[in-house]
This record gives sequence, structure tokens and C-alpha cells, in this order.
Amino acid sequence: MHLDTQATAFDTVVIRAFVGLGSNLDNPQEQLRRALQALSELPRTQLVARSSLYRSAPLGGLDQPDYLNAVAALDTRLSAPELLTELQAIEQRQGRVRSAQRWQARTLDLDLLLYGEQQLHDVVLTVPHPGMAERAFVLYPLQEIAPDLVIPGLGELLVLIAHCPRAALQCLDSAL
Ligand code: ROI
Repeated sequence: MHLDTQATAFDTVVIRAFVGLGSNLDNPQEQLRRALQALSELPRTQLVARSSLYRSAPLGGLDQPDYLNAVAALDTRLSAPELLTELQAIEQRQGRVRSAQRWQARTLDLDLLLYGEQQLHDVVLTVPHPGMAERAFVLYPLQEIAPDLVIPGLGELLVLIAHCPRAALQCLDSAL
């Protein structure tokens, strides 16, 4: 009886998580379409919203193609490490090659931006995602699907946006 009660309580914990999607290789629009499809098929998870697609120059003035970015909202019963593992599996399936070199062009990048109210900091996972507060290609799509969001440790999304110039971030037609 005691165990049954625990199992029920565990099963009902649903966390709203946000995932940042990015691609600048091998038909980025198709990469993001496939990734959103894969997110909608994750176990114990529902895809509840997704932003339009946004085009931007690579952060850091790199000599790479422009990126397409988007943000998705998930309601999930997966733990944060389980969700991270699923995101990495989707990246792998879409041909992501990880190398020692940082900030390389990529077919697909899936960043776990937020996992509920939680702040986690360990070797495999940091949430909120480091750097998200300065990234227009994260904040503006996030605003589209969660305008009232308060980000743990960072504050109101609207305030972060006010300090983050939109620059050349271009919102594309939301149709995929
Ligand atoms: N730049 C943009 N515009 N979008 C990204 O998703 C992105 N991802 C990265 C780096 C290389 C930092 N630059 C980016 O990982």
C-alpha cells in the first residue's frame, strides 16, 4: 500500500520544460521539423507549444551559415537527466557530430533551457541553460510561447528581453 501510494505520487509529477532548437547545416528547416516531430513522440511527454522559426547570424561572429532557431514547451514526467538523454538521442539520430571543438556548425542542437522551477548545476546538466539570458535567438522565441515566464535565478523574461537587443533576429513564417 505504501509503495502504491508512492508510485501514484511519482507518476503525477508533471514538469513544464523548455527546449531550444538550433540548426545551421543540412537543410535547417527540415532538421527543426523532424526534431519537433521527435519531441512530440517522446515517452511520458507532451509537446504543448512551439515558437515560429527564427533566422540569425551565428553568435560569436563565426564563419558559418546562419542558424534557424525555435523553442518548444514540453510537459514531461521524465526526470531532467532522462530528458537530456532523450534530447541527445534525437541529436544523434539527426547526424549531430560532437567534436572537441566548441561552437561548431551543427545539424541539430537541442538545449534543455528550463526544467520547471529547478536550478541544477552539475557536470552533465546546468539549468537554466547558461548564456540563455544573453541570447536573442532563445529569448524572443521563448517570449512568443511563454510571455509571462519567470526564469529561476534570472527573473522575468520580459526584463531579460528589455536588456537583449533583437538585432538581426528574423522571425520566419511559423509554417513548417
Ligand atoms: N548562433 C545562433 N544564432 N544560433 C544558435 O543556435 C547558435 N548555437 C551555437 C553557437 C555556435 C554558439 N551559435 C549560435 O551553439
